[in-house]
Amino acid sequence: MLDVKEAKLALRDTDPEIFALIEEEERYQQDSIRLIPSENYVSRAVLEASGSVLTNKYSEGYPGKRYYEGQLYIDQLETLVQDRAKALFGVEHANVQPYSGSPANLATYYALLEPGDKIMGMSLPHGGHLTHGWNVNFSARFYTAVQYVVDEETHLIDYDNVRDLAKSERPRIIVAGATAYPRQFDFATLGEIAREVDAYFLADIAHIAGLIVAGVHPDPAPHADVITTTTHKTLRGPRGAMILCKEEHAKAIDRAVFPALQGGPHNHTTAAIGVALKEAATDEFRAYGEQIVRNAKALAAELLERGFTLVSGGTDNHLVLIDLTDKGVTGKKAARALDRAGIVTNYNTIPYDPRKPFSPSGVRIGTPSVTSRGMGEDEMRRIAAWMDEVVASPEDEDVSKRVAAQVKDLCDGFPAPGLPAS
Ligand code: DSN
Repeated sequence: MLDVKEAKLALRDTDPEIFALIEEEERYQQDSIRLIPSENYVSRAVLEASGSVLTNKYSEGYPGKRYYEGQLYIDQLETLVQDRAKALFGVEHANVQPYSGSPANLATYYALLEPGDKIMGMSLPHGGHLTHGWNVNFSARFYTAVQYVVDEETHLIDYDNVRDLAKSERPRIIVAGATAYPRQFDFATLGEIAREVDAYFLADIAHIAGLIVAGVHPDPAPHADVITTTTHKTLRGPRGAMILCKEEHAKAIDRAVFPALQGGPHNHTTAAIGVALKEAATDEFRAYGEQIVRNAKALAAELLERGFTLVSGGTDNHLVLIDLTDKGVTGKKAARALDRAGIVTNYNTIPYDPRKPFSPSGVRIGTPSVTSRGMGEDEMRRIAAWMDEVVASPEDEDVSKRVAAQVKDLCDGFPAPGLPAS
């Protein structure tokens, strides 16, 4: 394997333009506070596996049954990664080939449903995901979609309403999972509701997989027929996905991933997922998961103290959804101003948002990346104070410059994992 320096020299000599852009991105990732809750910093080991010669190999099929020769090491690799996934999540079967979260969900529907069957998932503007039945997505075009929403007052899932909707709509599958829900899912109750209406239960744990492994979010494994997850969010692996399921669904899931929907697996990604799973089985990872939640709570508490309105009033996971309506600034304007100040967030709809998705009322933030850098509650309070200053004066360049300099100072003290400077 090329060492890091050697690999970078080759890139610089072959393609100086791409080399320069990657260098700039590295610097940006080191010098900014990254609060997008679906992002993280992977370890150097995960990066090395992602950038390995495994990218050279085709291996359509599964271990022991491939359509290409030369699988001596690939079969061992994929079996090892499957075993790690099964052990870590306590499931009977693991498919580690899906290219990302949306294909993993598509494969699950393909395996369990017929075209036109009914999917019941959480509405996108209420925190769900496109693939849970949102109207512009394949999940609503090729299937029939019904959506549950959060309560208008509390912004929490009302499980009685979910049960009533399930009983009246009789979906074939109920999906639990979110991209912007700052509270925990009650997987036990959702599994119970699914059984009451004879539906499958899919838990999409993309955002919270790392929290589940760390024991700071309830575990869906005893309740779900199928679990899907991306591997690059709180789980802190490469961009990829997995489908975890009971043995009774294993064949259908495997056939859906290949040959129904995908070709050859990305073996370099499989290897990097394996490394991340090994890292996730450690005490250090558990401590990181616990700190993610403590940091999110500290950030939320300080924002509340400073007069911000938070969807559901706070958080008990890794993310905080800020409703900026009272501040008289749109989510987009605030997110742009924060970016100029070195604090990277994303604008986001809030439940019952009167504004359009391209310029919504909210900003979504989260603590996985800053926690991976080793930041704690004190740093969260400083970050909240900077956010307050910037959002109060989103057009004031002096404020954003001053905050950006302070952000850089803080970042210098917390080298980002995986980057060459660390
Ligand atoms: N795009 C992801 C997120 O940012 O939450 C979800 O797929």
